[in-house]
Amino acid sequence: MKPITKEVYLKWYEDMLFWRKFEDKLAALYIQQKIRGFLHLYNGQEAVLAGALHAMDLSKDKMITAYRNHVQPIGMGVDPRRVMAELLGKVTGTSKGLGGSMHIFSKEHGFYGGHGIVGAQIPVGAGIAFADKYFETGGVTLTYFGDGAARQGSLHEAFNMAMNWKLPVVFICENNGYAMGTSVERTANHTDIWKLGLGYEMPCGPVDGMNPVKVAEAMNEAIERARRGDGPTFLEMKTYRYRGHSMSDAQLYRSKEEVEEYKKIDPITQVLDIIKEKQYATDSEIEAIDNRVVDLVNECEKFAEESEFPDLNIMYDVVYDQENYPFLPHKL
Ligand SMILES: Cc1ncc(C[n+]2csc(CCOP(=O)(O)OP(=O)(O)O)c2C)c(N)n1
Ligand SMILES: [Mg+2]
Repeated sequence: MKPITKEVYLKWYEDMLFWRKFEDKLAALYIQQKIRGFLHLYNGQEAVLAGALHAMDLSKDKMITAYRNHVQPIGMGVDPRRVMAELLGKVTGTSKGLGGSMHIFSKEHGFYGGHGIVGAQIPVGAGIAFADKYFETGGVTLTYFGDGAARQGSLHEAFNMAMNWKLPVVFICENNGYAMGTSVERTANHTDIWKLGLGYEMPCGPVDGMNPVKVAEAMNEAIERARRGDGPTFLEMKTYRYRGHSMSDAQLYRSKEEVEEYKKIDPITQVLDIIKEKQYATDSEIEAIDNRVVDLVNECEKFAEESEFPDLNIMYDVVYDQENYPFLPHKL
């Protein structure tokens, strides 16, 4: 694995802080009704992404996830201003403003969405891995889903085929304790989701998803296994989300004390503590990072606000394949 140097810790701190503040800004814009529809935020789960990115080869590896999908593409190199513009429905967005919160996508950056149907992306991720194997690209696909999605039948079909064909895929369950409001304890008679891999003889195990070092180590092993042709791995990341399932969640299913308990092992704080302990940065250097993060979030907001909404006719351009189906009424 690439060593976890001072630079890595500083990057983790800046990236995770940016993702957190980016999501906080989205929450504020949602309350102002500048973002409509659903909005699912990633606060608390950042280490799962930071650790994975450290282990990935971004020149060929890919990622696919569910609807909690704003910051992953940013981590993979998509311009955050375009992600924010997408959320505001602007034409400068990653899907020209037509996808919105649950559908961030950038094939160019290896980010395959953004899926609103719970569990639907699991076989799609296996399919992307199939293409990589078929075309011998050497790429590995990280396929993310939640603890709620782990109870879907699509998981079992995808696990079986991925093992049978030894596909270069890593399945990652982000167990944040709850589906919409249903705790893991209430969805099955066992709480060790990683054990679902055992039925397929898939290498599997639990990981401390609040610690980017632990995530990077587990992901590195899984990615290496997939890259050398030994097939999939299933990792259960034990993590937590601080905010509600979506913006309209009264959170009656958990106590404020529980949320505060998890904040004691906050991934950003853990990384900052190491930076301070090992004297990787002075107080003023940390302050400079904090300021940079706030400036970039503000820049994203300004870009998104100042961008135009798409022309209404754009919807006909993207729904139909005009070249192959010219008879469809794509221009009314
Ligand atoms: C097939 C399907 N069933 C139900 C829903 C409604 N729904 C949206 S999110 C969700 C909970 C999923 O929870 P989890 O997989 O743990 O992901 P998290 O939101 O915690 O990240 C449900 C039931 C849906 N979108 N699709
Ligand atoms: Mg969940």
